[in-house]
Amino acid sequence: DLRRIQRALLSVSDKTGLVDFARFLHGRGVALVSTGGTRDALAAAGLPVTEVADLTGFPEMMDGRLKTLHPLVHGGLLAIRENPSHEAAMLAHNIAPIDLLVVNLYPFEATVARGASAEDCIENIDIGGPAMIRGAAKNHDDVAVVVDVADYAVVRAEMEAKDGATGLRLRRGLAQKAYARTAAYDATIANHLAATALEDTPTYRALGGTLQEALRYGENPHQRAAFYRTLDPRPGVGSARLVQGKALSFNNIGDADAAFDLVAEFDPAGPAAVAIIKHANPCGVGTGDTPAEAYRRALRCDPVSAFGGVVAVNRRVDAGLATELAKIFTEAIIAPDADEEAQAILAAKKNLRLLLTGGLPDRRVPGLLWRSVSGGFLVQDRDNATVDDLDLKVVTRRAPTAEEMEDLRLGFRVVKHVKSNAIVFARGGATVGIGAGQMSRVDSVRTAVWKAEEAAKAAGEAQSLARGAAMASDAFFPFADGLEAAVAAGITAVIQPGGSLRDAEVVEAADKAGIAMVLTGIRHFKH
Ligand code: 93A
Repeated sequence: DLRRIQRALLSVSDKTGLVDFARFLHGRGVALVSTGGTRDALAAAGLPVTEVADLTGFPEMMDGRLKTLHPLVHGGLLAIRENPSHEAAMLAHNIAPIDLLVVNLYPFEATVARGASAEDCIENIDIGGPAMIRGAAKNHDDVAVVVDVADYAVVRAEMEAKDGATGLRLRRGLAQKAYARTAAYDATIANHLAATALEDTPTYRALGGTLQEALRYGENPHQRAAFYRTLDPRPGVGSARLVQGKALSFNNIGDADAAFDLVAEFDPAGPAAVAIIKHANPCGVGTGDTPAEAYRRALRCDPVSAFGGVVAVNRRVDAGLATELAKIFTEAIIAPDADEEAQAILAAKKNLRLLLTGGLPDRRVPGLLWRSVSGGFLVQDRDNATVDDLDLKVVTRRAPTAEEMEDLRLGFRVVKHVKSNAIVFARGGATVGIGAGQMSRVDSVRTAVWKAEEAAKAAGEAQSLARGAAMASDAFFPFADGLEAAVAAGITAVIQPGGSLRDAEVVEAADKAGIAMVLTGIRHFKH
């Protein structure tokens, strides 16, 4: 199985160790053939070398895209020695065998890594190199192939030990390494194109986005996806630091954004606030003296849905909150900061992603939201209305108590972040029932009522958590039915925009039930 090396083709981008190795080969009587740059390096070192262009009779052309793609090269690599028909073909076409191929590829990876232009990256996709490598590796019964500078010494030692020849065992090992190299090279190119295919969509560029990362997939595994960063200076998921955990998914990013936007409604100078988000909707929001207390209250609202949720907090994560968070499976946490003790506790949860933003976004800073529709996209202002800035009008005979007023405000803060039709029940500084995304308002009320009952059961309470709670509605009640369903469940105060043709009927129903109602004049649809 010994094959004596008499002729070598060298074509390398990384010229490290090239001259030494070539000098050794020359000393062993090996004839050298090379492509342009490699040839120049060898000739400069005083080594005799034939240029591939002289061998093939074709100059290198098309910016070097065509150098070695020629039968006189590939025939020399692929021909089976001592095979009569291959020998006949070599004789007929003047093909001389190549016994050793030394190639390292255009530096595609390094070109991408240094942020080169798209054209530059494409030009650094090596075609001729991998073609030769794969051909020589296929023919490893007769040909040795070197793709790694580190193997110059290995081949040299083998040739020294075996009188200028290589053994099959070495050639087979080199062939295996060669295919691993070309496979990895192509995989890198494929990944790069997967990312840039989205990057180059003119719509994204027009929106001022720059690619942050290609995502494994979109909302579903069959959808491609990427994450773009814009110049929006607000602290948020786009600029957050991923301190631990695996890469974020498309849905994680959306949920983390929704969660952080929600807690930004709560001034960090006030109580701690925690939101738990599932499928872009809150399944619980709580406030408290400590983040841990706020979290326990948020969790109580819907402990079943909270499993696998995304949690946001409006302040630094401390050890107390981290301990609570470590108790159930959570996908991600987003917060302005986390202290060292908290980080150490969360580090035990390997898959849990911790995102730190460095601050809370100012909910009053204007910004744009956009959404694609077929044939275009819609742009609108971010909904920056906040209950703190609104003139609340009491329209019932009974005015809300101070306690009810707190819960009404909390409910209206949260309902802004619930998909329409949205109903939020709040009591004692936390949500206790949320009805999201229903096509009729009365169905959202029914959902909130049912959720408040379920939450009471889970908490071991005899009465529904809706008893004595305040209700927030993202838009007016078109009929009295939604209000009546809430009253039947024990709601004692309501906050809603008003503006329905039947406002009078709704207020009358509230008065009849002895509950308090305030109007905001502002609607919070969210779709
Ligand atoms: O552009 S190519 O894909 N076309 C070719 O025919 C070809 N043959 C070898 N690139 C090609 N190569 C590559 O050129 C080698 O893989 C090596 O990386 C590089 C060496 O070029 P030079 O010797 O001119 O520096």
